[in-house]
Amino acid sequence: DQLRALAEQVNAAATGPWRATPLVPGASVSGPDIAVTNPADRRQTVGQWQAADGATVDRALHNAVAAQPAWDRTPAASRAAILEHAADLMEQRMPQYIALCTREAGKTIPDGVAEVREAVDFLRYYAGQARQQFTVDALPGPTGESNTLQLAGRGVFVCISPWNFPLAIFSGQIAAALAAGNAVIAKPAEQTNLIGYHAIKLMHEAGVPEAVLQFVPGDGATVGAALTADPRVAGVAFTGSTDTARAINRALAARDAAIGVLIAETGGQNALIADSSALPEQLVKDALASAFTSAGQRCSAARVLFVQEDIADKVIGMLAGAMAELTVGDPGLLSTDVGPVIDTDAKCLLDEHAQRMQGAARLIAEAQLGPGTEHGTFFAPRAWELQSLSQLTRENFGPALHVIRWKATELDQVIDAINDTGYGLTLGIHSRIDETIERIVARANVGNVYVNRNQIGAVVGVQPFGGQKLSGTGPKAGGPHYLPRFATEKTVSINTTAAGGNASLL
Ligand code: UN1
Repeated sequence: DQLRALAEQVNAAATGPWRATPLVPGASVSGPDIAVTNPADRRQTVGQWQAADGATVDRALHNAVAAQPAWDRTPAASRAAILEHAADLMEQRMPQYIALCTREAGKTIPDGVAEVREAVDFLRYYAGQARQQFTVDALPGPTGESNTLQLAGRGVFVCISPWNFPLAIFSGQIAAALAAGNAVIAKPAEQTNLIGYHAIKLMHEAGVPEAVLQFVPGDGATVGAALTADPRVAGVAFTGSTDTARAINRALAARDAAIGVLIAETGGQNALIADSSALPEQLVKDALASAFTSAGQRCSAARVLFVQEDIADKVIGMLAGAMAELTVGDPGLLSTDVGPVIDTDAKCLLDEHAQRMQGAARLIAEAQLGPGTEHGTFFAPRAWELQSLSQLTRENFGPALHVIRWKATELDQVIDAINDTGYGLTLGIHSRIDETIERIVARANVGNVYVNRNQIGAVVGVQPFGGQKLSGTGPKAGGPHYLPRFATEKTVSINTTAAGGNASLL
């Protein structure tokens, strides 16, 4: 009932068309309007946005460099209070932000709720971390000397965020960079500029100075590339594809400037390993949630279910039954389980994958598209049975699950095959045998392991999230090591006696 009331508020708040323009003090923007259409019905225009041109990018960098020192000198507790104020405002305006998420990003209402909550959590978490970590405590040392370790902002941070968490990851990256004392230039994925714009406006309203947090929308090839190549940028926080992370890393390294830091969260080829002691109902429920929530458009989503042969037929049968019950359709309706994929390109890639699977794999199930989906970019959730993991040559970002059977003697080979994908993000385990769980946890090179539960929806501060190898640089978002990566460290040693020398060596 609460959700129903919220859904009504969300629909009432869908007051578009929305509009997004660069937010760069002193820049005059005159680009053409680019239309945003609703993923669930491409005939509906949700709003318009304008890209930043070269002069706007340059102006943003100039503003950021000028504004950063004063922001950095603002006490961390004051910066934290502003972020907490932003969290309060976002929480109060939840229906508006959910409305934006359903209309621009095709998110279901429960996903929209989770999205806003996570954004709020990130704002509060990094504010709290800044209060704790940006204090100047004396380090242990000899008498006659005072030693402190001081954290400060690195300078100008560029935050490049993905369309699949257009408010949560966007706000999280920005909150961390700001909390640490950096000026921020935010460039969201092109698909979700309206959400990004409205999040930035809210942070300005909460008290972040306009030159300290600027909004510079555009495509990766021009605006993203211009930002990451510029020597005025101290670091980049990026969530998106592994290839783009590599390109950003190369751009940062190629500059004739201080070595820039890259904090990247990238892709995955995430597996779920179930042995014959798994509880089939629980397993199928969690596999379904892990593979198809958010239309499978999470880097944490399960892509491959390795099921031990003894229970495989039963599990596959139950999975097919459960998939037949999925409601695929309008994300604005509470009855919908799976909404559209983000755009035509995403749908084409999934259609291509389905074609490749034809003949190469056995189709286990294909969910039905509901009524009213013909004008949207929908992909019917599908599951195939494969012979081996090597049949998957790339991350398939959508509602596509693959099932592989394994024999009792093959556990180590299964884990090695998962490691050999090169990715290392999430791993699910369903087993009632402690030794098996421990053996998998020890051998798997992944960032987040989930046992006997679904493997999505990491909670800020509770389940720090992020991967290894091709899946990202770390440190983990929503964890205690994230914020310091946005900061420089300065050790200050003061002789408090009248004699010269080095008290530490006495
Ligand atoms: C992503 O999909 O880009 O745990 C990463 C989760 C989310 C995943 C975010 N935090 O499902």
